[in-house]
Amino acid sequence: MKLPAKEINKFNKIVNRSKTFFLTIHLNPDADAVGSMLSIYSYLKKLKKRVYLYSHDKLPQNLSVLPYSEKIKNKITERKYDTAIFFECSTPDRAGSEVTKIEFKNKISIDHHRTAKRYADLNILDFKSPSTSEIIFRLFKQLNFKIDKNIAMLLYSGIVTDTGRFHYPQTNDKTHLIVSELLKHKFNFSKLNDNFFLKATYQNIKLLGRALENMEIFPGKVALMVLSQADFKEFKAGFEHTESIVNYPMMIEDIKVSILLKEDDEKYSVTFRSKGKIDVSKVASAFGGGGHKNASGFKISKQKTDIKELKKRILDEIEKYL
Ligand SMILES: [Mn+2]
Repeated sequence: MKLPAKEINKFNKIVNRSKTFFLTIHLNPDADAVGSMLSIYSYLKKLKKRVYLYSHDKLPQNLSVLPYSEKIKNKITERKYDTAIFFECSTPDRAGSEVTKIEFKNKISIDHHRTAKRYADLNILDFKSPSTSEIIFRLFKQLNFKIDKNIAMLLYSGIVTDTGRFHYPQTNDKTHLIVSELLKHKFNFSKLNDNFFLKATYQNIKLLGRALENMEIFPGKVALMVLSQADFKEFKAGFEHTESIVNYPMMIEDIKVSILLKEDDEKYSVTFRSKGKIDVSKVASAFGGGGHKNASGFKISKQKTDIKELKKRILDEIEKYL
């Protein structure tokens, strides 16, 4: 699907009149958000723009193979930019509350999550797209911008991870056509896939074991796993070591919803997966979070709730959709 000409024109207009850019992504960044941001970074650098790359959270280790990822900063230094581009941020504060204090003349939001609000001057939203990287690919096509090998790698990374290796139902014929074009750039896609799907840290494996061992199954086919602060301390691990743990209970045929509840000093962070019709983005929204129909999450301060109450509230909320 093409992006509306109106959006392309407006994108050009905003980019042309801007000298300084602030690019940012959602908390707990993934390959799609990072790949999208870094490919637009590369585009803007070719136009000789000044670009600051900001991520509130540190990137997961396996994303450090992405070209330009070393340029991403976790600190805010300046308070004024011509244009902000938000990648996969349903609201600006999804990039971290500090971002909302910066002054921007223009805001652009690019996203494929249905929870996205139209807060920007230009909202490039396509809820049917399996990834934001696909939206960026189409944007580049329509801008007549020829992508290079680095951009091909970045967009491929976003697509292959957000489609679950071309496995999730939103994947379509166009996804494969786009990937076929990207692969013409002859990067080592097999090595990238090893990096995304076959690599784990000691901490990741130990936390997976702990989560599965303590997994509870609730009526209505819901699996709940908890990783406490003590678990993270024991393995000298952090939230960045919990990648893909939430997916494991979904391998059990009867399980319709999987929940991973993680605890740190200040907050609980909750991730959902679901099968079929059960819309866990609605469950996450009820707690101020967001995401997709079958993959979502939210965070809540420990001052607002304790773990027992939170578990009950989550299970009650899910029950509405079973
Ligand atoms: Mn995405």
